Amino acid sequence: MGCCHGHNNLEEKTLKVNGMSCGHCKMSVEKAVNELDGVKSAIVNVDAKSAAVQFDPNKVTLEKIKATIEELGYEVE
Ligand SMILES: [Cu+2]
Repeated sequence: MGCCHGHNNLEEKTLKVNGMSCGHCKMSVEKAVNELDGVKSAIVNVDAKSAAVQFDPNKVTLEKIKATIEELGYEVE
């Protein structure tokens, strides 16, 4: 744990995602978001229509994560 190097300030946000209906939706959203640089983990709950994303705000923005989900055809609130 030095200064300045390797800071690991992860942020966690839960997004509302509409349009997911099955396990396949869950998998595609999780896969696409997990592939983004800076995302540590993405956990989708289809029943709750939510995606809990842990990410490094210095590497990836919430907008980028939202756009990635929207590109798959789902609606992010
Ligand atoms: Cu589906």
